[in-house]
Amino acid sequence: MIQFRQLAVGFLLVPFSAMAQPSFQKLSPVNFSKVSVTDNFWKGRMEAVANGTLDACVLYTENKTGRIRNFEKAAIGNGEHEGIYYDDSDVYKAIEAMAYSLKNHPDAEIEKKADDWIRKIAAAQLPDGYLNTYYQLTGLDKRWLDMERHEDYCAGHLIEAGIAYYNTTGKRVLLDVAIRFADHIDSTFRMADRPWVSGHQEIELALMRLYHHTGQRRYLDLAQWFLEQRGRGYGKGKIWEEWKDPDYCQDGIPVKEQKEITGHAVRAMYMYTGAADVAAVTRDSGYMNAMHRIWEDVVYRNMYITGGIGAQGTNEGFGKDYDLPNETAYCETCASVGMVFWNQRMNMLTGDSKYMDVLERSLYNAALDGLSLQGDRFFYGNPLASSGNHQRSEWFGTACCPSNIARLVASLGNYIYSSSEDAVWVNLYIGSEVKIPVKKQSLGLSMQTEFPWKGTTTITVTESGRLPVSVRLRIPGWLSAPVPGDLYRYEEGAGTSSFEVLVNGQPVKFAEENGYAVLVRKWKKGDRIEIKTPMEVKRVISHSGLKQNADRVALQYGPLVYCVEGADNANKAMNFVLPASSKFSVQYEAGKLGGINTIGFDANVFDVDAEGQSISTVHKTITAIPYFVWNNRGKGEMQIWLPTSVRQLKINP
Ligand code: FUB
Ligand code: ZN
Repeated sequence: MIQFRQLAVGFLLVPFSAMAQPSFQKLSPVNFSKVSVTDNFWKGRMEAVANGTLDACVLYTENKTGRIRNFEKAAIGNGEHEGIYYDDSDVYKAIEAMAYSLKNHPDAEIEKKADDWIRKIAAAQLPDGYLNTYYQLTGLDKRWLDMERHEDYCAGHLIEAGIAYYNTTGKRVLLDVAIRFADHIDSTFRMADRPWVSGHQEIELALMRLYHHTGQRRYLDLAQWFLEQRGRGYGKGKIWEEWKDPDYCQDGIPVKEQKEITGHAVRAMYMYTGAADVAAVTRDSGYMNAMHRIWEDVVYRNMYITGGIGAQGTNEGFGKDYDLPNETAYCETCASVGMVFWNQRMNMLTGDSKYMDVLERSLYNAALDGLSLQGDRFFYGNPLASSGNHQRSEWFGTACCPSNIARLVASLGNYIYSSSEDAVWVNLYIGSEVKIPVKKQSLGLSMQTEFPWKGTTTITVTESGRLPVSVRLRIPGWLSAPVPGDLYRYEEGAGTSSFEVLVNGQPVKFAEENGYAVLVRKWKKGDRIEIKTPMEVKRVISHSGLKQNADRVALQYGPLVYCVEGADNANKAMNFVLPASSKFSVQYEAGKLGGINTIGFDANVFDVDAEGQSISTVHKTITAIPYFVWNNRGKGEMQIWLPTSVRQLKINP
């Protein structure tokens, strides 16, 4: 049967199969809207977003800043622009987060708010499709001149929001606004042969979404065109003329020739995500080869143990290889969100679990750290140590992070499962229910787990067909090594933990492929797959090039990185030395920080008097907590990399 799909523009009916390109990607993600997340751990985070983060976004977008007023003024063509030139993007990202959240947490008030904003956005769009409140209120004669000024970045977020809101509500006002803007950009640049280098990539991945949504080749071509513009000396504006730093936005050389990660971390992550999306359709090995090289440079030489990236504040991005300071680590929340995006795409293209290992690490540590337990406070940068001067904020002048973490958490279901021609892939162990079409039948799964606190997961088959289907279970890389590559490794003697699978109570042997256990069967309703991913505290040490972590050890439990925070340890987190022989006790504490496993260990604690003079030593039990929950009890000391030698002690009186 030929499937027809309504095109967004012109309302033509065109067979979708005739328009879409054959895909190169091995796996397709199972969309979050098909996955119902039942997980104890993640439900709490998703509720925090639905109840805390979205309210913060509304308060700051509409009441405490002029973001919505800018659209109102642009609609009447009169008034002073308030805020920064990229602020429109925060409105779009908030609507996108609302759309994902509404799918799981219907909320009439939030939907009404989104509809109201969308009406104002639509009213502000110019007849030629252009939409940017900054230039509409400060002078349209200057539009499309400085390539750093985020006009296309804002358009990208508009497109993502338009698709998300349409998918959840079936309302297409915002999507149509986005399509008109995309068409304006296409005719102004690609069709007119006018060069344009995006100064903040984002539009590429958004156009690929639009391509998949509409089936219109034009958007794929435009996404590819944007990527191909880079590295050819076309850049104009602040980055190129004032800063003289095209590497900042990965424009030093053409994307396919790039070998090293450079510049701004969020720009890089969004760009490689877009390049992976293009490569998945065009089968362009040039992009794939470049991304393999860049990925290794990021993960093997430039990634924190938390999965955070972008060590430097000066460029909000990458610095020198192996230079990863802890207390001043920038690690922007948005960059970790970008790591999740890019690693998912790499996993889809290759079917290799190492990308999911990195995704899981960035998600559970560096990204989640950006969000307070209540969902109403945010970290922009996510340091790995603090002398007590870091604190999540209610909002930021540049407010990209709150809505970014909100849209990620609200769409978490996107990352759990994927499918291929004859297989269902389980990527993350997160309690959920799903039905996945495979081999023209449907496989229903119900996953139950206490991950990340316990390493046993049960998947029950809730629906099956007659044909055998392969279920591929990710074997977490952290069972044998903390991360891919040799930037971090478990201390000798830590051993590796085995991955075991039982089907209906019987241990099964399985083939392993690219880090997945492959189970092929004719599944029956009621079949139970038990997965054992033993979790224990492991001591992690760093590559010797990483000077900041010399004589230090980090504690890892499953994918979770732990830290010591003053709040659990008489307000001190830097006054002890972790003995080589430390024994760890793991305890689930339901009443602490939303319910967490704490790690206790004995250590020599050093005390100084108020003048910082006499030192005394006592043997005490130290409590460590998962990094992502620190700073939910006010400011205080914290560190991830624990000293194993007195040389590293830095005791604050
Ligand atoms: O420029 C838009 C966003 O603001 C970037 O992605 C963030 O790094 C922040 O600079
Ligand atoms: Zn950000």
